[in-house]
Amino acid sequence: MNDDAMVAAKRAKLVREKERWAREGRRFGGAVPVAAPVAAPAGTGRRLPLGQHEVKDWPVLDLGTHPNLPAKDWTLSIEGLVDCPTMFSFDDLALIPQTERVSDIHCVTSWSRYDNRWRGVAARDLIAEVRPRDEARFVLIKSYDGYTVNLPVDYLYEPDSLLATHWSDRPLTREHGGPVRLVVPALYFWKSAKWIRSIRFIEHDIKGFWESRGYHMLGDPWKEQRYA
Ligand SMILES: Nc1nc2c(c(=O)[nH]1)N[C@H]1C(S)=C(S)[C@@H](COP(=O)(O)O)O[C@H]1N2
Ligand SMILES: [Mo]
Repeated sequence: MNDDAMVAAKRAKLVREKERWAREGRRFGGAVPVAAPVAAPAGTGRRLPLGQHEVKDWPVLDLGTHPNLPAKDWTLSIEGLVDCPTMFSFDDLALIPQTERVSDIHCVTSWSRYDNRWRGVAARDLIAEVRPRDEARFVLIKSYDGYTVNLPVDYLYEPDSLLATHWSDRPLTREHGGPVRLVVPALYFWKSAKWIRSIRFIEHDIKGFWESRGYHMLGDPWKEQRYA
C-alpha cells in the first residue's frame, strides 16, 4: 500500500469505529449509563461532565492527515450571510486584538483535559469585522484536511471561543491544528476545527462530518449530547 492508501484505510477504519459508537449510543438511549447526579452547567460546582474522565496528556484526534501549512500560506475565508465577506491572512489576524483564555476540553470519546491556555483572536472579535446578517444563525466550518463541522452562531460569541494560534505560550503545533484552529470550549471538542480554512454563515443548520455520521447537531457536554 502506498501512503495515500494507508491514510485512506486508516481513516475508513476510524470512521467505521466512531459510526459504530454513535449507533450503539443511540441504542443505549443516547448516553453512556453512569451512576451520577444530573450534570450541572459549568460554573455551578461541577467540573467534569457526566461520562467523562480527566487526562493529563493531550491526545491527537483527527482523520489522519495533518496538512502542512506554514503561517504564510494559511488563509481564512469568511463567507455566506455577512455584509463584508473577507479573506484573512495570518498577518491580518495578528492585527486584531489578541485574547488569552484558559478552558477545559471535553472530547466525546470521553477524555477531558483541564486548564488549556489558548491565545489568539476571540471569535466574536473576528466576526465583528465581517458583520453577519440577522438571518445568519449557524456556521458551517471547513478545514484544510477536508473536515467540516457545524454550530450555531451564538457559540462563536461566547467569550471563550477563540481562533487559537498559541497553546501554553507556544505556537500551536501542526498535529493540534496549527497554525490556526477553532476552540469552542462550551461544546464537545469535535466542534473545535483544526487547520481552519473557512467559516460560512448560513440560515439553516447543515450537518458536518461527524454530524452526518450519527453525532449530535449541537454537542453540549453538559447535556451529554453525544449522538443524534
Ligand atoms: N480539521 C479537523 N479538525 C478536527 C478534527 C479533524 O479530524 N479535522 N477532529 C476533531 C475531533 S473529533 C477532536 S476530539 C479534536 C481533537 O483535537 P486535538 O487533536 O488537538 O486533541 O479535533 C477536532 N477537530
Ligand atoms: Mo473527538
